[in-house]
Amino acid sequence: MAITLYQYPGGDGVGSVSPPCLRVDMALRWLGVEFKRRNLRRGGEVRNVSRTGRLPVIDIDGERFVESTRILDELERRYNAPWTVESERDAAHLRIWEYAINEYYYWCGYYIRWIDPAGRERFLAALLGRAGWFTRFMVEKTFVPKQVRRAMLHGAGGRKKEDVFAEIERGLQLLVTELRGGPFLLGRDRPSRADLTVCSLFSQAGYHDTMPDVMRMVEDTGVIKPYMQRICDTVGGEKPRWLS
Ligand SMILES: N[C@@H](CCC(=O)N[C@@H](CS)C(=O)NCC(=O)O)C(=O)O
Repeated sequence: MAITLYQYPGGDGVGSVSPPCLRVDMALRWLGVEFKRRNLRRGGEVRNVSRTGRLPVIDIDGERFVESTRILDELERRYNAPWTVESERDAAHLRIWEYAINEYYYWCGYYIRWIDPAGRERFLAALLGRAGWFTRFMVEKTFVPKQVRRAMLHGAGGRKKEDVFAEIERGLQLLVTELRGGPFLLGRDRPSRADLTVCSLFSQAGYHDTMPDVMRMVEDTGVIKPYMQRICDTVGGEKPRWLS
């Protein structure tokens, strides 16, 4: 079986700067299947492989799947996935966590990267590194306004910074509650898709230290960082420098 994951590139031990790309990458690593990563950067390249213009996309023997949730469902259908949950009730509970992280807290991170001026400056500096003036110009003139528009359309863009941080704090406290009694969510003894999703999102805070406030909040909980380290150790492969 030939598998290719089309994703946005990462750095600093964070496999991708896109949380949904990273969670698919983590799932593939944990499955232990052979796969290739194709890092895409330009909109044109992305549109060539993705009908939604978004990543991740996975190609399995010429068949393409878009949307990380759909991709994980497909991997689960084809393989004996190590993250499956026996109890239907726990599976439902964890699926809701998966949605909450991927569809709600994702936008809190998006806000910090694209709407908060300090966050955006840090992210662009990390992303562009030593890129030439033309790349910078294009990113600032086209890519940034597109991300801001997307955040505004979603509704996340117009929020107040303190409200976004209060939501992240509340989310972290909910996770702490769910970790009572065991090493992973719901006190389970091995990660689920929801754990991978949490780890792929919060790993972004350590991407070249672009979200120092979030890193501090995670560290202050005392339990989330070791929890993320446990997930990375289970999945194997590259680990964010921040968690090493
Ligand atoms: N809900 C989707 C989100 C996909 C998504 O929004 N991907 C972003 C990167 S994190 C993207 O491709 N953005 C490109 C753009 O908006 O132009 C999933 O889970 O796959």
